[in-house]
Amino acid sequence: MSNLSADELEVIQYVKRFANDEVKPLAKEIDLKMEVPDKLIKRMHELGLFASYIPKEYGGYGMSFSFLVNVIEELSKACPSTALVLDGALTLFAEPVLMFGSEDIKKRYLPRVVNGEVGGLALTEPGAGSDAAAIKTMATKEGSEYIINGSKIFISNGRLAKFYVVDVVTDASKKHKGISTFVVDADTPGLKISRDIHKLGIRGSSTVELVFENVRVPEKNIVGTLNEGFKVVMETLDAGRIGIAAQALGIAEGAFDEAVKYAAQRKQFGKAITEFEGIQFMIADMATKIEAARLLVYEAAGKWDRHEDCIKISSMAKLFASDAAMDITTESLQLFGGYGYTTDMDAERHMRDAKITQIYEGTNQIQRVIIARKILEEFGI
Ligand code: COS
Repeated sequence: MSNLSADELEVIQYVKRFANDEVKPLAKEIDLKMEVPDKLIKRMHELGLFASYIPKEYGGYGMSFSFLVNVIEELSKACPSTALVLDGALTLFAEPVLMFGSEDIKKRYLPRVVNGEVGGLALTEPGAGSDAAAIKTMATKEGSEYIINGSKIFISNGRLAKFYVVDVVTDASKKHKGISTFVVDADTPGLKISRDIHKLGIRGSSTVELVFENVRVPEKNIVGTLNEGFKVVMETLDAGRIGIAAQALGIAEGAFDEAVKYAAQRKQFGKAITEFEGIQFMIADMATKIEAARLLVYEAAGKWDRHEDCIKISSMAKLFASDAAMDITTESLQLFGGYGYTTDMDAERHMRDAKITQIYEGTNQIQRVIIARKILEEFGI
């Protein structure tokens, strides 16, 4: 919490209350119905959460990235699908526009984010997951427009998004130096959702496949410079991974909290199971991992706020927090015993929700590659 200003700390208390009183009671239904209700998205807008991270000159509150990370953590304790709506809109859509967009793009799109309109990032393709530079979706120039053809898969916020940041090939001869990033409105003719993708966890989050058929986008919608879009998306993911690390942290904390409370009232052999050393060791290990994950996540967010190089720390935070979330949700379910394995309890949902954090925004294998490359670079190797 140390990165937050006094005002931000105060607002976080409201966010905690909102998450606990209004989001958490809906989490089970959100999972079952596979949808975050509009009313929750509207409430996040009313509370100013979409506006929080947008600078004042575009109508927002100009709060810090650390604040946003705390918000994602608090919402994820209650419902990570709900958290992802905000996380996607701010770290994956607004952040690249803020970092690289022209003044014109910022003025056209950021006030809409402040107004609660959701955005997303369309990078991944069936043949380009970990190897992001292998994308094939192509944009060809015609006058002052680009015509986009291709498809994108696993697009979070898919059905909710009013606009996406989209990565396309603009010069096929140059690999990652021939990729450009555009903002594309979701209602542009030729842009279609070809299917909804159903998932193991974060089932309330809309994940879709997008098809681009002769989608015309004005040249002025390029984010940054032509053929320099790979850098835009890589830096976006540096921020995005801190957001996912915060989501993982929140999932772990939510699961842990419920499991400890349950264990304290669960009696076997004539006493609460928390009196057994075996259970205490589990609790101690889980709490230690949560604390370590929290320190890494807050450190990464602080560095992002200070505009320091975040490549290594954001991958470390995402790697550690997501692995911790998977361990902690698994152990939390174990504390519930047979009851934990049933859908009567939330423990199984937490475990399902945790799994994606080890996969999206770069698998944890890719995070290890990124960390190792940076370490070797530091050694001059
Ligand atoms: N931040 C900023 N710039 C970065 C970067 C980062 N995290 N990672 C790479 N770059 C830059 C490099 O500096 C390099 O720039 P130059 O061309 O100016 O030298 C360029 O991008 C290419 O980098 P690199 O040679 O490392 O590219 P590779 O194709 O070998 O690998 C990885 C890039 C594996 C790191 C990348 O493809 C990746 O992150 N993959 C995972 C994709 C992902 O997270 N997908 C999830 C989508 S959202 S669910």
